[in-house]
Amino acid sequence: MKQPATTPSVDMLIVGAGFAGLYMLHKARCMGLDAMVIESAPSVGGTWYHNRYPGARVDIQSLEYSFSFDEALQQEWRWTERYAGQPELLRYANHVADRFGLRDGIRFDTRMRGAQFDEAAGEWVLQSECGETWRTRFLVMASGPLSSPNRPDFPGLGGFDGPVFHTADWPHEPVDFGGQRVAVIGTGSSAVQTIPIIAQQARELTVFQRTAAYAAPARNGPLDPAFEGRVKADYKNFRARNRRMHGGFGNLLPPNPVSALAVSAAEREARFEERWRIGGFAILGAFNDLLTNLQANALLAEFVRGKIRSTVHDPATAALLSPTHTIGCKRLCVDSGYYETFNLPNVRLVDVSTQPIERFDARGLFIGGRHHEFDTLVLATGFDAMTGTMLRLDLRGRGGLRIQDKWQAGPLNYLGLGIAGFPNLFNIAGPGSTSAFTNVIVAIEHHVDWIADCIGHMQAHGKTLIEVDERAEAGWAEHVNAAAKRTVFLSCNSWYLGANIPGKPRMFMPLADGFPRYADHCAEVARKGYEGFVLR
Ligand code: NA7
Repeated sequence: MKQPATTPSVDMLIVGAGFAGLYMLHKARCMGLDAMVIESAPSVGGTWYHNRYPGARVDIQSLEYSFSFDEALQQEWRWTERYAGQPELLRYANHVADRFGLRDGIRFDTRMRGAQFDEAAGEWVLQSECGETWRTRFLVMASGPLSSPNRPDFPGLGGFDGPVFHTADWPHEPVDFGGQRVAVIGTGSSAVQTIPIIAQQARELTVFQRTAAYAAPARNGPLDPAFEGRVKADYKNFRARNRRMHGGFGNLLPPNPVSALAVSAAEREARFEERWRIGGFAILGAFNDLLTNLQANALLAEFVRGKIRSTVHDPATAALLSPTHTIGCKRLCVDSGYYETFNLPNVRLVDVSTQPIERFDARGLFIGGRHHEFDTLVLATGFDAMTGTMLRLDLRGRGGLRIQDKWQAGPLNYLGLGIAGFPNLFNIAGPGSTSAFTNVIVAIEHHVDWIADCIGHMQAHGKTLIEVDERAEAGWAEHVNAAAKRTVFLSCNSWYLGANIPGKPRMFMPLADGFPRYADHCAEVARKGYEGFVLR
């Protein structure tokens, strides 16, 4: 195809058409900016476009995990279930795109290859994988914290004869597991959601587990119209109250402001039971120190292990399914019948914690010299989280600084929003922000609004360039680290730490400070004229 004579230029280029990219595009247009989105997929939805494995479902209630920026939108959209499934979430993303007329601003099937900062022009020059080029003043990475699937480099996997699926890159046509011998590798959130459904279809299911998962029951079901009515009658304030909650959700059931260590065993059990019956993340708020005090945490961990023992009939399987690490240190899974699945006669659990998967052959895999045979493989092995997508790009800032060099020891940033040496680049819900620790839609709306206000401030003051000050960046790294140290999150090998990817630098990436404190901090920075940033 003939290239245009001049490189097209926009005010803002947004990478990704998930919830972050959609709202950023809408907001930028409302400000009168000439903005466009590039998206590698053929349609909108991001996470909910790609993670379409059977059982994929949000783990925060849909009335909370949804946009609040438009009153008419939040009133008119009707969720059918307490926790929406992937198809409904994808319909919602499509509805948002149509309702706000966003599709004509999105270039689908267009994958970013890289972008370089042109210092003379004060612009980013971005290339797609197909060689198209755009110039933009502002580059917004809305590419998601969990968007690069982790495909472990198992020896011989390429020689396996059967189909191989990854939960984060699931085919669009239904996969029929009927009559199949299926293997699932991984027991994180995705596996916990899909295993009960695959088990119903497969002739045999073998689950390869490296670390046992803590899962709390979702108690999913049809959304109660009376409850929906109550929330919607006061939706604006309901959302505002959620923004003052640590995780950006759950204002109807605030954490119990009492230490788990300050009550009797009977009282503790009663509070745990109460929250277990409610379901989801509620249990983590049964006391106020479950995620900050290892002793308190151990009491909840034992409570959940008790639930596993009373659910799983075979004691050896129950023992293998019982996690020994800190609960909540890896994200708590929210399940529908996960532990019960291991009572089925066609389901088998194989421990790979001490003896890892050695290699594949055409018909299965070997562990400790023993062959396990199956027809179909499901990799539920998660993501190269928070940095994986950015580090695959040819992204170069001032003086040709490569993002791979900048982030060699971990993802340095300021407020999660900017990176020193990468002017006019904003990152949504990335490392250094509360991101994955928050109801991520609350995190996204906050970031988009902050970026829009920041650009508005620049316009009002005749500035065209904003850049993070290196000292502020260093201070923020300490802040993020200090916040993690006040919690139990450093006590296990999670993707928050980069520990799931061999060779990845270990740095605690999300901010564990709670959304309200973080949002207040960002507001304070703005109020002080974007302290910690240099504006020109
Ligand atoms: P997760 O939570 O990262 O889970 C991935 C699982 O895959 C986990 O059990 C891993 O064990 C396992 N894994 C990864 N690599 C291997 C190898 N090489 N061998 C055996 N097992 C392996 O990803 P999910 O997709 O389930 O969920 C990600 C987030 O999405 C979740 O936190 C929610 O926020 C939504 P490990 O625990 O590392 O020992």
